[in-house]
Amino acid sequence: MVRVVLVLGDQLSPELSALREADRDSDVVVMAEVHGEAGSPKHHPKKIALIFAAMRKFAARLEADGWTVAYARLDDPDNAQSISSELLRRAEHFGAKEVLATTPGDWRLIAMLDEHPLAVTRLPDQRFIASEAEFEAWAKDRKDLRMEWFYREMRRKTGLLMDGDAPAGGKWNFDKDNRKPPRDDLFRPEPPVFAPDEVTNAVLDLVEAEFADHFGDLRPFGFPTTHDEARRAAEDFIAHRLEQFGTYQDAMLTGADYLYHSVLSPALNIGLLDPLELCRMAEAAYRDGKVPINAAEGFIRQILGWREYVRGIWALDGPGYTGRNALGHDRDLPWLYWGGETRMACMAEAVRSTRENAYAHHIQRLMITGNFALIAGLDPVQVQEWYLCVYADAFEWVEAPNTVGMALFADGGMMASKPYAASGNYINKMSDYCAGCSYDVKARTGPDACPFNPLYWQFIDRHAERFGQNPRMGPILATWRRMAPDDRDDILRSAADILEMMENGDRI
Ligand code: FAD
Ligand code: DLZ
Ligand code: SF4
Repeated sequence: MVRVVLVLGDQLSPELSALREADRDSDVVVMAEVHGEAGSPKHHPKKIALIFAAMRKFAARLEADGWTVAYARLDDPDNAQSISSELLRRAEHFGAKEVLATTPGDWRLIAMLDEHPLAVTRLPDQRFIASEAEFEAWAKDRKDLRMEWFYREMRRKTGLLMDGDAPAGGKWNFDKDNRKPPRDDLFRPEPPVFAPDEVTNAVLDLVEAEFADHFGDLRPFGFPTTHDEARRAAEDFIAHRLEQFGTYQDAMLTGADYLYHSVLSPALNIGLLDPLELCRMAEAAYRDGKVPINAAEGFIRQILGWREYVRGIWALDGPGYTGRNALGHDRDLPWLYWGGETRMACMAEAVRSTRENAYAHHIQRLMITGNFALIAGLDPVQVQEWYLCVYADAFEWVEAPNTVGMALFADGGMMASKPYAASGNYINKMSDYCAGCSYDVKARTGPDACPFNPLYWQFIDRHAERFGQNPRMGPILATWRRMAPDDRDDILRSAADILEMMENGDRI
């Protein structure tokens, strides 16, 4: 009996569980470019183009491997424009009663499959190094779900950077050697650009015609869209940028959109790269003496540690996670996130890179746009929608925990032991942004004071009771309370002025 095998736009891996389980001779693979996924919410045009181009090329590869693929292009007249309806349409056409699917990385689609009128067999997504069950077992009965402990277990499990039972280089974590501020003369490497071929060009024309009103620049487009290109992008990173990855991981420089970051997350998250293989490539570079331990360990920790950990948190906490709002924040996302004019050089720079590249590096996402959203008290649901739409690598399983847990502390400390809130001082230390900003990073009050300063202290004041219970916040609260009452009043007044301007839609 024929079955339809669903392959979603971020499931482009030959080893996908649904494909492994399927019968190449009798089953039909269903893939669909649909408005239901691409147009609502309104994803960045570069992200849509990446997904559609990679889907078309993966479908061609499956056909060449002997699969029957029922592929719906966005402009096919019969396209039913949602995943659910496409499954029904194809099942009816091929006389199938059953669907084979790999669990999607979004609770909305999981619910759709679980409630679907056809009989759906939903298999685990095995493209992670830790299974959901493994993460659950690790988390069970633990009061404290800190990433570092999970990461060490993953090192032991995989043997990555292990010398017998001991961590390579004698330490688990080399962050002390990392996170240096930028130097002005820092070499500014760029990731490789993959010139669009005929398939990608057709997709670019389609996306231009259909999604013209979405935030973001479609062209130039240079993401890898096949497994082969993604492998070359990974090799290029390991050969040219990994060496300095750790050292400048938290640095920010105007106009340097990528610094030493890998820019591999878009390919990784749609299935064009395998996470364990990538970690092994980084380890090999260290073992061959090509990169120092702080670089290899720092990079491997991001994938083996953070990437696996956030996916575990998302799966463990369930569909309610995206609705968490522990700090009760409810301000609307200001227009400046969508490119509205702002005096803040740091925000303008992060949003510019986001608009042009569908990419911003981690520290821009966490300490600029995320930090501002946290201290200005923005509504976590609106903030999540922004991150989900604007980044080419954004899918709920990875975007939501990073936004809700890491950036906004909206899960009340499940992921982070204290909020990643910072004043302008941190941004000034780690970037060159403040030198070119019309705000004064040293000032805490008045119309020219860096908004991060009064907003930071107002955030601390607003949540003083809650943070009083957190030993890591004690010294910051003490500093706030030691300030002269008049100074505190001035700071709170400046913060209120900024928030009022923001709410009125005035330029800040
Ligand atoms: P590099 O700096 O080169 O890091 C190497 C790899 O490590 C990345 O490709 C990624 O796979 C992994 N990694 C690093 N940090 C994280 C992390 N915190 N969580 C998961 N994986 C990590 N990452 C996404 O992949 N998708 C998202 O939607 C996403 N949203 C984010 C939202 C916020 C508010 C924050 C603070 C972070 C978010 N991240 C997200 C994590 C991180 O910023 C990106 O993975 C990283 O910027 C991708 O760029 P890169 O490939 O150059 O990463
Ligand atoms: C993100 C995305 C977009 C923009 N478009 C499609 C699409 O047209 N067809 C498809 O199968 N998948 C798409 N995706 C990816 C899905 O939204 C993704 O599978 C879920 O968000 C789960 O991660
Ligand atoms: Fe950002 Fe403040 Fe620095 Fe301006 S002064 S770039 S707003 S941190």
